[in-house]
Amino acid sequence: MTKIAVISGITGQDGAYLAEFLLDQGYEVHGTFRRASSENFWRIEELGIRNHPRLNLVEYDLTDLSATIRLLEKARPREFYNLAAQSFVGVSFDQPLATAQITGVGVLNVLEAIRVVDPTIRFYQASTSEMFGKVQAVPQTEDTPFWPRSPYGVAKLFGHWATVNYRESYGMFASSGILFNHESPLRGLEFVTRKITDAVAKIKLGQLDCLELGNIDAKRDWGFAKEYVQGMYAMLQADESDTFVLATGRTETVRSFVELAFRAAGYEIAFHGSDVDEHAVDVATGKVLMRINPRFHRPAEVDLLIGSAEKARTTLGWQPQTTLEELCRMMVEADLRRNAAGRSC
Ligand code: NDP
Ligand code: GDR
Repeated sequence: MTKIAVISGITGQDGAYLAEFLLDQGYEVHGTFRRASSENFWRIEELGIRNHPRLNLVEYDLTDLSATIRLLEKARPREFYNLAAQSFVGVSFDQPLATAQITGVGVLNVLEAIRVVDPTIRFYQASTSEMFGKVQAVPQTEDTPFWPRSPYGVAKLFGHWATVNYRESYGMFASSGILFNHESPLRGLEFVTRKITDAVAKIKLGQLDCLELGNIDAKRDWGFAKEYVQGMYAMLQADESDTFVLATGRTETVRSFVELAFRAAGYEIAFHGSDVDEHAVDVATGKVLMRINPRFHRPAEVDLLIGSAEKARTTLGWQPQTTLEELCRMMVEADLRRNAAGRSC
């Protein structure tokens, strides 16, 4: 029998990669998108799956419980991957209530709908290392205490505990994946890695003078999104539902990622100054290629993320393969191709 999965948020980075992976596994996939004034299917188009015969695109909003119930009654899935969220930390400071409704209460909508319609549906919640926030331990594991530092982190913590609570209260198969940052050529342009690789490509092509960033001292554990969606799948194939960290175990500053990205485009850069005066120059020409703009600083910051995915490795057999250098090069090359063709998405 064909297995059926629902993916909420198929228009996002992870939704697109997960849909591609599940279709390859023979699944029938119901992928949800939000109605908008213009279409946002560029990722599934780039992966060549938009018109796949086993892919059904469903208009849906996570904040609507009745819509969630109808979605489940119609699709009758075995697995539900809840990837939909207001996922940008910076925006969550400006839109805390919308973020709480979508990213927090939205999770409860899905859990309640599953409980009512079919409690045997296996549920995956896209939890995040942002829940760790202020550093309590290094590296961070499934047992590290949480201390979120943004409305987004707070909302995700609600979703995480709701997932654990439905697992414990109703015996539902509800797993929470605490995923550290994962990037790809399909990453949204507002996130720092893609903002950097897109700007580096534009600078290389003479379309932009200088990249502007906020806090480049922040340290992140960056992996490759295409590998992380396979970890989500593995969590729903396990014998029991649980909580798992997915991470690479390596952390680098945003500054280092800037250096890697410029190097991938053939530049050697040097950093000068400090704090808001810090800037990076092209060693060959002395031209300023990156400077700080305080506009991109956040009211509270997560300084250091580094995860241990030891439990996922031993229980699920999951481990990351792609190095940060390979990932960064892949992203810069994709952005060079796109910008040279006049389309940056
Ligand atoms: P994206 O921002 O790329 O995608 C988010 C998706 O959610 C989009 O499809 C978006 O639709 C959809 N969405 C937003 N609001 C609603 C709503 N009200 N109803 C239905 N759908 C909605 O995120 P990623 O793919 O990067 O991440 C996937 C999930 O994993 C998110 O929940 C994120 O918070 C979480 N996560 C991501 C990590 C990462 O490093 N990428 C790390 C840890 C967790 P639209 O296109 O219309 O905006
Ligand atoms: P993050 O990702 O907040 O970790 O959340 P983001 O790429 O936005 O920021 C990473 C770090 O870079 C610093 N930074 C900047 N960030 C952005 N976006 N733009 C800038 O100009 C800039 N300059 C410096 C940030 O301050 C931060 O420290 C991502 C999202 O995908 C979440 O949904 C997910 O849960 C977490 O990763 C894990």
